Amino acid sequence: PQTIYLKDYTPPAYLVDSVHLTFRLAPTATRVLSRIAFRPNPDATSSDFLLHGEDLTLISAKIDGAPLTPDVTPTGLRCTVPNAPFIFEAEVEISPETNTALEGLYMSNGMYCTQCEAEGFRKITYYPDRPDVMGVFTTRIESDLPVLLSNGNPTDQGDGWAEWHDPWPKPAYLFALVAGDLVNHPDRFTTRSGKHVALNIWVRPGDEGKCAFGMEALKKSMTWDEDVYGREYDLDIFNIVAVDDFNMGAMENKGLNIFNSSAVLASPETATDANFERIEAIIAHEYFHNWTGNRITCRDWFQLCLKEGLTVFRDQQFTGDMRGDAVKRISDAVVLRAHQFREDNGPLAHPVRPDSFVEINNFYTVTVYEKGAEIIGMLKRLVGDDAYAKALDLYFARHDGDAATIEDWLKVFEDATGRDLTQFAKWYSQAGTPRVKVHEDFADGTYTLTLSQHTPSTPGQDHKEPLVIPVAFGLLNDNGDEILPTQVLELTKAEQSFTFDNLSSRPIASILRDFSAPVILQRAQTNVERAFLLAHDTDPFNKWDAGRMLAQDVLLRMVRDDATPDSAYLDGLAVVARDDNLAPAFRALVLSLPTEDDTAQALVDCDEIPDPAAIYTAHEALKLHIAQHLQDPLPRLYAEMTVSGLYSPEAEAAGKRSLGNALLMLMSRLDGGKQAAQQYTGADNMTQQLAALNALLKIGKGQAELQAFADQWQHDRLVMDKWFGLQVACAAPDAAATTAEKLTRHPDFEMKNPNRFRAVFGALKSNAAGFHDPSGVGYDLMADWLIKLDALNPQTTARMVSAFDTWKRYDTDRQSKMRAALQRIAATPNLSRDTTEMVTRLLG
Ligand code: B3K
Ligand code: ZN
Repeated sequence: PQTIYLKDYTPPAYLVDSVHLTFRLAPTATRVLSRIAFRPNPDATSSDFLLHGEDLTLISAKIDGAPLTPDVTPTGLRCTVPNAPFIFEAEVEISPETNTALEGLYMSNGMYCTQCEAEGFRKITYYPDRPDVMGVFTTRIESDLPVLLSNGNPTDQGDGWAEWHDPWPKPAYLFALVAGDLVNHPDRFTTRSGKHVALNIWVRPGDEGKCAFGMEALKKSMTWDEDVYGREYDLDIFNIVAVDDFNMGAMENKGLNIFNSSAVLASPETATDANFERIEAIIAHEYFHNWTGNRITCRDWFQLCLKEGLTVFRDQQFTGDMRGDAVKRISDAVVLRAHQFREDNGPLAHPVRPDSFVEINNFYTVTVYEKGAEIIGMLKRLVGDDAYAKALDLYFARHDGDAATIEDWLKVFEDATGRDLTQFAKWYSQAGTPRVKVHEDFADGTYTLTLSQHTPSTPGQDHKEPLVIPVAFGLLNDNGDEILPTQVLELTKAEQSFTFDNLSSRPIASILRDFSAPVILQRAQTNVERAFLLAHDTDPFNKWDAGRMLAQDVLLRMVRDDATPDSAYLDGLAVVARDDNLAPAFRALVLSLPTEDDTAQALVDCDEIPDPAAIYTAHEALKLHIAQHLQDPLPRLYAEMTVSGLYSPEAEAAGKRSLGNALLMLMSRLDGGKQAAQQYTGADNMTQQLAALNALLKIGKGQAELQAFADQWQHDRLVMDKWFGLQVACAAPDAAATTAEKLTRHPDFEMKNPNRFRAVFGALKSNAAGFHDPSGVGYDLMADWLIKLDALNPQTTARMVSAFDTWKRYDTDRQSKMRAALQRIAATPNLSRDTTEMVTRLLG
């Protein structure tokens, strides 16, 4: 397969003014008629006329009305064209029903839908399928299905057809079409300049009761984007459609967002608090793309972080505003450390703006998205809130309608602030997680903080340069009073010192407050000092992180020599758990432990070889210790977290449930699951029901509840995904793979449905001790199923093969088993380009 390089970018030879598409829908023989107005690009470096096209049967083609026989290859079409504006017409045939890759036009439960990002439009018709070619689309859909939707505004309709026109020029990846027997949940919104917008969430009949929350989230997002970024919606209608078979969370197609049903449908009985929060965030994210992604798009796919990093940053700000900044920041840091740091530390590490790719779908990663968002956050912290707002206004004013680059983005900050961002820009090109080492000195009333930075080498990038790292920093005295409020230190050199004088005694430093940079802080600190920060730090992130570092230290000692947990940690935890002045959601986060995978990585950072079984044992033992330590207050605290009245997914009630359920997990280790069984029976919402089942399964009980759950929810696909996943997630290490294998033989296991496949195999990946069971059965099962799935759905396979991305950190026995599994995948005949690229990088 061919590697594409950023440095090889050339402008398109031809530009598109308008596109007229007609779809005659039929399951295995859909006809797509296109009429495209092209003109030569004055900035072109070539005059080659090349249209992308894959899996298309060409019926006919014309230029300016004259039939022609183009040169057709498996990836596209070439012909000679006039050196002046011209009309290209084509008719092609495609087969949506047999499209199991879920890219291009496909069918899901009798409904037609599309997914074109990144390069799926070329599976619909011949077209210059690149984001810097933007055209005005008019779409006619012919079908007997009752609901026919496309981008833009509806212009006309009749019996068996409908027409849509999108006035905003857009790249083909934002094209969408939906046709189905759907019902809608309608609403409306008036923008602040008085424009009326019809809003709809379209779902399969039976799901209409699960749309209200998503609709509220949409309206909140629309208001928020007006208030915070000054961005208004720009069409008469905004449609969201829920689809069961979808590779990702959702897609921001202009005016017609298509959602994985798991990312939009919710009711108290069927969705957990975490689901509600995720839905709110994804609806916001896709809506925000209308400006950061659609009105301003990317010049090429290397610039993906331009729209994704910024839009993730915006949705994080939104969730912070809706639900509380501190808890949101901590949750985002947890995700970043668990997934992005893992990616950065392994064979799949790549820069936020990659230099090359084989299959761009493989780069929709936590690095591009979440680290991309961290870069925006650092930029905002460095220039300040006002300058950030000014730069964003300039970005929208200067680049509206453009296909832009990271250079364009940084330039608006330079122009708005006068700051030179040359060094800062390296965050986009340099892969790997920087380690920041802390050295502290105190003498004669002067405290000296010395920070040094080092980024380990990553594949293809041995040499690393110093980055601009904003380090939010404060000082406490030993009474716990803040003597230096948060200020931002700029670490720009390999090593740098900062001094603070006139201090009466040695201060306690709080470093990297609010997780001000995506780095690993290496700080030799006593557990007494950590416990002090857990008790006193005024920065909620660092207060939580002090507890987290204590937990990690305790776990490492337990793994290494079976140590009993430090009482500084257990006592500190007990104080936080009981502290009514702290929000329950925050207390729940302090009670949570690092994941077993986090502990494994922490051992690797100490040059030790992690043993997943020993890590599992230590985690289980620590949970029991915590439960015993909190034994007395547990029942009272649990009772205090009872939420009375009707279920509400809002942050406050959700926070109480979150702490209540964390306490329930602990209690069940002491009472044999008595309280959990009671909560299961009494639950009137999925959050409580699932948490109770989870607590029971974790202690090896709950078989009756598991069966009852299946009987109750067998008709609900999304709830059954939880049922499938939970069993694998809660299985003991030696039972995880067999549980997963057994579930693949369940009549409701459908490998073609990405949600169901991920429920089972995503859970197997996350059950670290189970996946890494020394027998190797976890590896073999994963490989067997990825090989099967690749023939149907390369995208989802390629994403899941990252389960193996930590293989080099383990012992030689596990390493050779994982390498063998990867080699077996690599040797599969006709392996997709997507998966081939991933296994090649993993083995590399
Ligand atoms: N932009 C889409 C992702 C498209 C996935 C392509 N394989 C969702 C999002 O980030 O909003
Ligand atoms: Zn996005």
